[in-house]
Amino acid sequence: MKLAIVGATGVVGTKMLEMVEQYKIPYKELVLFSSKRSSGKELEVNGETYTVQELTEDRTKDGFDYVVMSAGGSTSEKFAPLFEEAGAIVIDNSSFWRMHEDIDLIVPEINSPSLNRKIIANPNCSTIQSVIALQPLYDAFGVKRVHYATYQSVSGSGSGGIRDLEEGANGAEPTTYPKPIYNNVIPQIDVFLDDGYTKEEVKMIDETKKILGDDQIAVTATCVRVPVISSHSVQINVTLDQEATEEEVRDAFRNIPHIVLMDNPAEGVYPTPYEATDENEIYVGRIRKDPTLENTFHVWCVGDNILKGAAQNTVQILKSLIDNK
Ligand code: 2RA
Repeated sequence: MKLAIVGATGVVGTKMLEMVEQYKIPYKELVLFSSKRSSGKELEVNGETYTVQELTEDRTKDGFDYVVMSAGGSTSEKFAPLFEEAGAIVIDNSSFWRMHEDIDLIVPEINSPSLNRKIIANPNCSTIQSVIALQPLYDAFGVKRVHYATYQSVSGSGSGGIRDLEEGANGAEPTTYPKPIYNNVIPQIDVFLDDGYTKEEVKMIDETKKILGDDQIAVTATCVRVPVISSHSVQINVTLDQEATEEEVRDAFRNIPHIVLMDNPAEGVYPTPYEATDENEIYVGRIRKDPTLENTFHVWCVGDNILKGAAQNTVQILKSLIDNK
């Protein structure tokens, strides 16, 4: 099996290499691609050193079976169809293909690819952890309405976001964010659209419905950047179709291998980015009834945005394709 990783030098790309090792992806040949600027760097995978190569159009015809991309929307727009045309299956971490009608948007714990097209999209990081938390409730009680409020870490913006936070501590002007992120919170992730929502908020709204396969759910969101390096937190206010007690909602999260329930506030037990970072699971806690709306609950949800939110989910999709071949 011949595998390419595009965007191998980025924050997500380097984690993808770790995930390829962790998930024991059985490649025979591995090629690491980047932009011209980052090409020439050396990276190690499974004890072997690879020189990162510049991705050009003719390299898409090199006979790849699978291509994993995390190199931004415009690179995916241009190169994913070229790889597809040359016979590869492409798993793409950018936002470009996610809402295309004929493209599958996959969280392996929830849905599986139809392979109508050989491009498969990896959802937005804050969406992935949120739908993972919603799915047990959707299955047990049905979901009528969701309100997300996010607290998203700077690694969601790649190395530029991390630099803005770290160098902001020494007084440097931000270069990635519209305002300083050090000692601040910014209620803007991605650009503003005409209706006043940001693109990140619209991603969470649209992708939730697409992944759960239900466009009747009312979803709204406010997305906020916070001065945390890793792991996004999402406050989910969810209205269920059916009545449920707090304990029944808590029970819905038990015994699910990819979810960790940490919910005993009296003993100080609830998840934060501190617990979730570098972990493969999604953490939930602070489950309580919202007395202002019928059948409505608060669920606090934390997940490593670079792992399950990006690199891990992408490599899990790859693994499931290989296993089910
Ligand atoms: C973010 N979800 O956190 C976005 C992109 N990874 O900025």
